[in-house]
Amino acid sequence: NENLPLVINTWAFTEANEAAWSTLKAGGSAIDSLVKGCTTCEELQCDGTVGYGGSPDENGETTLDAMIIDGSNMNMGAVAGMKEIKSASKVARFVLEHTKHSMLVGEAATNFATMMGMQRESLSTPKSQTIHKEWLKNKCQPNFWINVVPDSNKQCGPYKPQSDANSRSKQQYYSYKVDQYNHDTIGMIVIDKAGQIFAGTSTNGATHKIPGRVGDSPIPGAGAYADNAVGAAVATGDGDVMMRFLPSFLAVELLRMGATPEDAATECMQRIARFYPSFSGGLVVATRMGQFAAACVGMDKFPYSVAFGSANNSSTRVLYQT
Ligand code: SD4
Repeated sequence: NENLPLVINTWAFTEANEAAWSTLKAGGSAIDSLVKGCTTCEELQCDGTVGYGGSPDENGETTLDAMIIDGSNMNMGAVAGMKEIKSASKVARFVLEHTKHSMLVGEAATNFATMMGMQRESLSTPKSQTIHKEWLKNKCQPNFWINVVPDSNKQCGPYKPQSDANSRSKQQYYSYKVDQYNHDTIGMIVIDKAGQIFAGTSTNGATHKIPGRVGDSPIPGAGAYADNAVGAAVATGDGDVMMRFLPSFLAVELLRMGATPEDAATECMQRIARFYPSFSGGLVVATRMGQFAAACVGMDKFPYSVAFGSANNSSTRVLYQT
């Protein structure tokens, strides 16, 4: 098949794509390639929204979500809200390969990671501390994520629901926009030339989130899904909304029923937009034969990175889905 192998990922994260692609070309396995790609983004802090030092939560802490799915057997590994470990993808791989569990969360995921030999270190950086400090200045204004009423002493919290009169409309609540500078995720699909598929994600989630918030990225069928018999999909966008629709699962099932990757990707995004007209997000879909497409809503254009084919000179390109 001349479309295989294939490495495709969300956004113009070309270094991640190139790292995954060269791993495959050097004879690495599909999972080595996927983990190399996602780890590269974690180390480069792609757009500030993958890896350490981005998206501080309300307490100023960065936490990480990541997942890996093996399309040959539906085995998976994920971490969610993991603290103080820089490489979430590697820990997701440990969960996949060394446990019978599917997902570990929070502090306990950190402890597991240290048992596996990973180093425990702060994920804060001067940049993430500045983002948090700026936000704290306005903390008593309603947080986008919460219907919080500041009390008269300008003390924030404990949270209580706003009165109806005060409450922002659903429309306002969901009008938060995702773009290249806010709230992105690497979602990557790797298919080797034998048709082995791995899909995965890595993110630091949403800025100023309530501590404990987990997005779509580590949720199977939401952030990513893969089945060697059909294909795979990976998502990026407002994960609080996206995880309600399992768009990656739906895209793979639509492929199974005969949809093209274009139609599958479009239907999954449209379905969310029908409920949440101002939702913004994107989906990348690939068939097991290496045909691929993307769809997006709520953004002008959605860049994604791809390298495919058996030719020696094949290399990473960025395509733009409108
Ligand atoms: C999340 N889906 O945690 C992630 C963030 C993202 O593009 O993908 N932004 O909600």
